[in-house]
Amino acid sequence: MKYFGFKASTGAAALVAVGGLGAISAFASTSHVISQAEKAFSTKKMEVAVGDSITFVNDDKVKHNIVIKKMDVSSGIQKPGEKIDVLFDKNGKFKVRCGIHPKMKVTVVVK
Ligand SMILES: [Cu+2]
Repeated sequence: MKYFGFKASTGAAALVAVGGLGAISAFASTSHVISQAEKAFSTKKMEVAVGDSITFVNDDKVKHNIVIKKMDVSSGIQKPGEKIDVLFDKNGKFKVRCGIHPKMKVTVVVK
């Protein structure tokens, strides 16, 4: 598991190592999974609760990345097999994109 320690300047986003969230979380949170394969996310839309995290798993043969402009998230290159865990700690609607493949999009609604 690679730790992506990029800036989350607004505080809206924080990246944590997979499995790390449960250990430090004081409240019940759920971990969701969205995979990337055939240059597409496995879903177009996902609803999660505030405090939940989503693990983006690159199940593809090509590199991807995770960009969420509203949360100042930009993962950099995500190689095949790599996982990126994103914590959603504020409510709202967030568009998740792949910066390499413009057609790859998934909307995350945090309630
Ligand atoms: Cu991509």
